[in-house]
Amino acid sequence: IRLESELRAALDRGELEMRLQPIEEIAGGRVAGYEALVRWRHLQRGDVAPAEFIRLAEETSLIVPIGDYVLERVCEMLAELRRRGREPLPFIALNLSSRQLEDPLLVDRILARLRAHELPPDRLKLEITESLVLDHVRIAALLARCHEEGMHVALDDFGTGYSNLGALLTLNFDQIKLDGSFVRALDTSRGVALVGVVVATARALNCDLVAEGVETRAQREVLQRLGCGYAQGWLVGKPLALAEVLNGN
Ligand code: G
Ligand code: G
Ligand code: MN
Ligand code: NA
Repeated sequence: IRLESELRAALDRGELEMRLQPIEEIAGGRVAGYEALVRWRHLQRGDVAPAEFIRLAEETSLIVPIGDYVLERVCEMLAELRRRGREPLPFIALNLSSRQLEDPLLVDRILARLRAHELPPDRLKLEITESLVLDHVRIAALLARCHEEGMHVALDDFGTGYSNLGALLTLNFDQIKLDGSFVRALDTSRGVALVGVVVATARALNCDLVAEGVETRAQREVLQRLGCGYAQGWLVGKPLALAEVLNGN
């Protein structure tokens, strides 16, 4: 309860901050886009990780204003990158919560914010974590609507949930984000074999593949050799404030 009221106050006071973690196109070595990650800079507790407070926010209804806040901030950051002349304009990927997925007006809300900032819809990517892909009919409708409007959708944390291949069987995601646990296993032959299978799967389905949690050059080299298109992780870059991104970090 205490944390909940503190979170509400933090939202009101603007203490929720956004970080952008770069996503690199491995072959070209350039940053193609960023994943937006929310941070709570708590005055006493220090930075509170979203894994902690997003769950709390989901249990209350705080996730609704937090989701709106994140969406608006992401649009503002895209507009600022464009204003500063970043060419080609990188995409920003936004994590969606289960509450947002239940909102039948979600896509309309997103489009309204994009329009308000005169942003092309294809610069915003939506990330849906695998464990939220339970209702395939609902997600299929969301994907169809997003594609109609030119937005891309990524399947996040691939390999960790319980829908896995089933989700790919019926749902045409534009991007698969391979969970970091597979990247950490790349120093074993089992890991290499499994990531190779995911690379082939993504290619067959015409999906972009992003490896998450890439921390070493050795991991990136194996990923490149296997044909994985994109990498995200500390090797590529930590989550940065917009000002750091604009200053070329
Ligand atoms: O930044 P990181 O370590 O700690 O993120 C942990 C989890 O929090 C990730 O699974 C990520 O998807 C989630 N997360 C980060 N930012 C957001 C956000 O803006 N909205 C939602 N719903 N989840 C987020
Ligand atoms: O669940 P999701 O993939 O949306 O969350 C990404 C999370 O992974 C964030 O919490 C982010 O801080 C964390 N992260 C980003 N890069 C790395 C990395 O190279 N190694 C590890 N261990 N975690 C990372
Ligand atoms: Mn994510
Ligand atoms: Na992930």
